[in-house]
Amino acid sequence: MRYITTPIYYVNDVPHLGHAYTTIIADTLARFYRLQGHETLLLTGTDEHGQKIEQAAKARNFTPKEYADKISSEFKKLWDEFEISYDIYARTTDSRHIEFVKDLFLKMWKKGDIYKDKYEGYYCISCESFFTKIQLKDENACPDCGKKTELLEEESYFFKLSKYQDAILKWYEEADPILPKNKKTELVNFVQSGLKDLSITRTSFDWGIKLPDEIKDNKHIIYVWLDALFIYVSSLDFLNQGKNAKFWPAHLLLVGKDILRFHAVYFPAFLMSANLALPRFIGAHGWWTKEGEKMSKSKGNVIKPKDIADAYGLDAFRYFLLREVPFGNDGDFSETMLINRINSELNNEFGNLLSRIVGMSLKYSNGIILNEGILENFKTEFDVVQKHLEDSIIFLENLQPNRYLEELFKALAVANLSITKYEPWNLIKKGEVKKANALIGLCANILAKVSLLLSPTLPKSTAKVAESLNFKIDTKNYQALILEKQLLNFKVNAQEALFTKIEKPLLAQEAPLQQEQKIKIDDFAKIEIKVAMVKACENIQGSKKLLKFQLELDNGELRQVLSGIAEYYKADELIGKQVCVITNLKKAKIFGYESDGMILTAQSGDDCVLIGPKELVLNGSLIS
Ligand code: ME8
Repeated sequence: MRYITTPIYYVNDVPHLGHAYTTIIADTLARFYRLQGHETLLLTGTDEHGQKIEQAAKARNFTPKEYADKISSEFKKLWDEFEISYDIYARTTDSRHIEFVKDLFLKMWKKGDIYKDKYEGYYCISCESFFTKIQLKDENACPDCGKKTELLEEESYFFKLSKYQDAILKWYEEADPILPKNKKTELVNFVQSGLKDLSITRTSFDWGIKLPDEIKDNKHIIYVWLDALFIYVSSLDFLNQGKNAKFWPAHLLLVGKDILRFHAVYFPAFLMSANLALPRFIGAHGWWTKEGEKMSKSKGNVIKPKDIADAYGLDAFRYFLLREVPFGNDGDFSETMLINRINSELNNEFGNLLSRIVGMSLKYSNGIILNEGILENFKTEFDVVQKHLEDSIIFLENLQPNRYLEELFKALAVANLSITKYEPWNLIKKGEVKKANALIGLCANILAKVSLLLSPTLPKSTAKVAESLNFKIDTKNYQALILEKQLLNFKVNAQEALFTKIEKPLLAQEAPLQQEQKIKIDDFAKIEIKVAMVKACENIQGSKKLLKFQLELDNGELRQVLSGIAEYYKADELIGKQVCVITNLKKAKIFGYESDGMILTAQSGDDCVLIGPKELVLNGSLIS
């Protein structure tokens, strides 16, 4: 039985490359386990409580639940478009989860692991994490994300984390649960340096799970991490011991390195307190950057996974993510590297091999490929290939997807090199027809075996190989072709190319980042900015981003202006508000509508906020 989870993503932001990375690795593993015949469950979902979400929702005039519904469905939609094979899409606002967390809190309380005190220290809203003064960077910045923390002084319930320090260290030692293994040292040092009891309730905002009624203290809500981590258990309908309850403990919790501490220190302690079993493995991967920088909306360098998949194909995107970076290392997204991998690996080594096999077999043997003579003529090649296949499985099981793929491409190289070396067309000319057919049989079997093992990563293109060679990608064939080393006969159908060579980058080039540049006052004077009142505002059908405004300027003049802020504001809530607008821009046509001006906004972190006068002023007032 294999239960595998992704983190549940915060709903303060839409999905980006990093989220897609974790989810695609998890999906690949789940597909691989299913192929092996394991009963498998994959969970993903969203993390919806806490101060960060409450603030994000307020800033956009949504209730937290409305906002959570909206972003959660965007995550789900993307995973559906990406054909992520999740079994459970979990949300922390589900009543089943809320009931579970309350029950859990009560159990830990009754056990004597929770006590009431006062919290005095710092809090990073972005990481939803507590810090002491000495842990902070300059100007009270969060040591993890660098954002400013806030000083908290509030009554709080505490969890006796310190009590579990030795047990956690023992678990690291005995179960060896952390992957990659080099991440363990960091954790051991952190735990050995002394665990302080952890504040696990907050009182200064509302958006979270209340304490269980039995505790009779309803101004507290449960700390978002204690809430969120237990989604992995609650979603199995564990409280009612539903049919999925048997999947706990999880085989693998997959996380980014940013949240390893929560999963590998706090979570095991909570689980021990609740008398629940600990997960078998926790795998922490590295961080993706764009040109060495953290991705953020304010820098304008966020990579949208959908854009890449739309431009290059889902399989190529999946392959690149898994192949490019050793699991655990950080990676920098480069479109050039993606293109190189498509051209030299997916197209040259994989796609072309299918074309060559199809072409030769249709030409020489009516599309019939028999497994006769393969072992007599090409035993060495066959053995080398089987070894690569076996190694690839071990690498994937050890969470080294790049090496698993490397091994499979080494196996493909054996086929491609054999064709170059033995030249079946010359063998036929020389009358060695049996050897030529055996060679084609060898290559077709290599391609079929590799495709079986590649299928978790490249579900679409391997399905095309299977269709073309007429065999099934399933557990039975995994058993027969990979484990029992059997050879198949094939009846080949023609198939269009699996991949095409990419000649030039396909992603729309983003404007280069503005360097710090000084302008003269006269340059600034050329820009006319005025205050305008929103008279009407509506969404534009077919666009998620655009709002269409009718703005009133001097003397009742009305202007139509489009602005890409629909993700941040509801149209009807803006009517009657004053905004700042550049009025002397050349007119533009956007989405078929004329736009005569530009509304100014501030990029505040990942948020986008409209700018307007502090007090009501005359419409059309000049800004200087
Ligand atoms: O932390 N590179 O949610 P989150 C690689 N709700 N992976 C990245 C990444 C990047 N640049 N950015 C994000 C939370 N990720 C909590 C989790 S679990 C009980 C609660 C991935 O939306 C990576 O997996 O901030 C990281 O751990 C996760 O997204 C954080 O997502």
